[in-house]
Amino acid sequence: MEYKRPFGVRIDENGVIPGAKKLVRRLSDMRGYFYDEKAYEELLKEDPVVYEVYAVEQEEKDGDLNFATTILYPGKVGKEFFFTKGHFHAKADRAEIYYALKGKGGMLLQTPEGEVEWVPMEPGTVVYVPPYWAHRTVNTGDEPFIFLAIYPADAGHDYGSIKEKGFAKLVVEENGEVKLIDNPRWK
Ligand code: S6P
Ligand code: ZN
Repeated sequence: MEYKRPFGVRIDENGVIPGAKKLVRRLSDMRGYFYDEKAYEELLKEDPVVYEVYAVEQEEKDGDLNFATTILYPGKVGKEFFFTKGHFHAKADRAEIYYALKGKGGMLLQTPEGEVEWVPMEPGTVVYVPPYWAHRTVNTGDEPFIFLAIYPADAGHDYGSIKEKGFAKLVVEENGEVKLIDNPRWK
């Protein structure tokens, strides 16, 4: 038996995992995701980075684990806070754990039937993402929101249905407060 070797890595104060695979999502990578299309086109002139992911991934094998940090930058499109695309797992019954490291935000979760939950997150918060729930993180603060995710190596990502339908709720700022409102485009 050829054993894999154990290792430890230190996540730096900016959420970077040294040696990890880096992925950058700019606003231009998120066309169609935000509700306010006019505000989207306006902000697109700057095309800010919305989030970065540093992932340490194994072969897609049953029993193994991946982990990744996400640095979700502060910002809004219209009144909607910056968020990650959000996904179901390709193997939909695969669960996940998030651990918040820095900043302020929360997670929107949704069943295939469109039932939504909101879990606020601050440094130290652990979120359990049960099997079958789509998940998206939202930065509701004014500094980078940084968290670690740990997920089965064979979970995969299914972005299609969220890209098409979105979440049934939008996370917005109204009168200086964080609010969840119905997504008028949700069917
Ligand atoms: C992977 C895990 C996270 C996200 C990351 C970006 O299962 O949930 O590492 O990939 O937060 O979000 P998204 O929705 O663009 O993959
Ligand atoms: Zn996931």
